[in-house]
Amino acid sequence: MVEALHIGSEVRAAVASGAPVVALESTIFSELGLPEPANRKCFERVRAVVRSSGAVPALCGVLDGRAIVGANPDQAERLLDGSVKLGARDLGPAVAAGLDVGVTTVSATVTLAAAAGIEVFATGGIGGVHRGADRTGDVSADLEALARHRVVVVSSGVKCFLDVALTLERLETLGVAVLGWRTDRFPAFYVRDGGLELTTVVDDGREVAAAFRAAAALGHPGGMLVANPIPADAQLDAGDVDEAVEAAEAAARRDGVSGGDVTPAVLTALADATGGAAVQANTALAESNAAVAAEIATALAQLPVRR
Ligand code: PSU
Ligand code: MN
Repeated sequence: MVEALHIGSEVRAAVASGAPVVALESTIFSELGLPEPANRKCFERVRAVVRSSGAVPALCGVLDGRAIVGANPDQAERLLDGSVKLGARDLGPAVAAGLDVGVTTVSATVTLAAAAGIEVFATGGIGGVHRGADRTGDVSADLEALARHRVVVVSSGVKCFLDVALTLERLETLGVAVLGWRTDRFPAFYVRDGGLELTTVVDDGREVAAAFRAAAALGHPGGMLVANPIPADAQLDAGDVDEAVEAAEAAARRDGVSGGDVTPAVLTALADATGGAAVQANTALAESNAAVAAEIATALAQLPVRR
């Protein structure tokens, strides 16, 4: 049998020497996350931001029946063309079945990052509790994965069409600390202020690294969420977003979309409804999160594990 987990040589060396590494998911950079060619552009920009901040980017996914952490350029090309979305629970079956190309969500990528010894992960927005979850039960596996793996996740809050208040409640229940990056307001993806307050504010990567190391020293088993608002000049109008989200969700319901297909369907409809503005905003926040993640990874590399 081929190895289940393949760590790219550059990433492997960086992890071994304690150099900063930032894990990246492949779902947002595939057409399930952003329309062509914006998806590729976004990936290139994010990768460049991580590198220019002195960290090694580690794009994750599944190729030819192996989980990949740290795709090389050819592998990245193939992943960006992927259209099979893999959550954490899908990894084992996908690898065993020899799946040719699978893109990993936050839950799957956090799982792989932890397996590879990577402590920091940057994305756009994590999944969470969907509106109407009391009826549908639709709660993203991303939340459980954050609780289970010791990884710092940097995002601009949660996907814009979730029930943000319920998602924050669930994160509290799961024991996942939510740190506001230079803000005490939980960001709402395309909008800086989601209307909910955060109790912990951090001002730089060293503060995050200190909190993360301290939690681990105290036996905390899971990760943390760093909430970084979209850059001010890139944010969208909250009213416009609400309107577009409602239309997109109504369309998804009408088309009978369910389960893992909901997110890609709503994202596509949103991109159309906002005339591409949502795509630009998504790219801007992904880049910003990558820079923050690289700063945190650098601080962690300089902060030895406490006992
Ligand atoms: N948020 C976005 N774009 C995305 C996703 C989230 O703005 O593409 C993806 C991420 O990969 C996230 C996943 O982990 O959607 C969550 O999907 P679900 O709700 O089906 O768990
Ligand atoms: Mn779901």
